[in-house]
Amino acid sequence: MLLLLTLLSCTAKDPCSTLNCDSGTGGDTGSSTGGDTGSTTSGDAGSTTSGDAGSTTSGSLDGLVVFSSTRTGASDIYSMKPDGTELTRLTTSDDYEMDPALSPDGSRIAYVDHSQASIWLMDVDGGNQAELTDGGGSWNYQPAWSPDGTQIAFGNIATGTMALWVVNVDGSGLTQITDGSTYRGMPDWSPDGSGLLCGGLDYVYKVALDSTETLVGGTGVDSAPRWNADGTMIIFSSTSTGTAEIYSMNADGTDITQLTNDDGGATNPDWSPDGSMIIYTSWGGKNGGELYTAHADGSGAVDITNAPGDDDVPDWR
Ligand SMILES: [Ca+2]
Repeated sequence: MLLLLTLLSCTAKDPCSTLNCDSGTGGDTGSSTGGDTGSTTSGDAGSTTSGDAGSTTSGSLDGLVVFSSTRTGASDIYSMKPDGTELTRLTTSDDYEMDPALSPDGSRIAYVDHSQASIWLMDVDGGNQAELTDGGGSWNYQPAWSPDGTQIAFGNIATGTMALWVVNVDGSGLTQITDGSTYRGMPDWSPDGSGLLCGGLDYVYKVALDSTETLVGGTGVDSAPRWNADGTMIIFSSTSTGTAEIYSMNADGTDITQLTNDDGGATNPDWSPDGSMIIYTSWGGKNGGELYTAHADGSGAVDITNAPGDDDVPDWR
């Protein structure tokens, strides 16, 4: 049963990463954490963690990253600074915890307890873990906070196809947003609160309460879209070239730009709080999924996890 759930979750979460889960033989993605690490951990990424001596683009490594990792076996939630320091394990059970999302004020984390198939909340230090939605046989995944921190959107595959639901953070007001006739998953709430980005099996969509707008897609799998802080740009992964890579585009779907060129595939991107940096999962190395930070144009990529098992689904606030 657990294997079935795992496969379903992986497929629902990101079909392209499912493909790459099995590859494991890709080449080195080229970046390293070498170089001068004598600087302090705040401020300019180029002078702190990047081993690419030639990179001069600046970027901010402020904020906190939460992610899931299978480095100890079962998937657990971890937090760390965006330079890879101050790694903290937040969940320790034998259940599979995954899909962490930091609240807008950074005080709480919404996540999935895979064994319960439900959405949970905990404090950012791992305290006060409590179930928010009752899985009840219908599987809930991929929580995303509303910008005011009062609601959480998530994917639910009760009908067999991922649909978007919304619930208040006190557990009230459970509402289905999309009807489940077409895949709508991996939500991300717009900074102005007006709608939800979601990845489909084939397109990136923007979902309002009564309409859906297709932004990009048609070739390969387009998934895991995230707005930047001011809502002007969207980052997402796509297999349009055959391999999953990270792309950015304007919020209206124009000016699509490929940011990564990762032989093993790159998925599940997010922006730094100020939009100057990105984070994503790379599947091309020898350590399973690895989290990389890079400048917003994709340059200066740095592996910040360097741990066995799959480090995945980063959320950066
Ligand atoms: Ca790893």
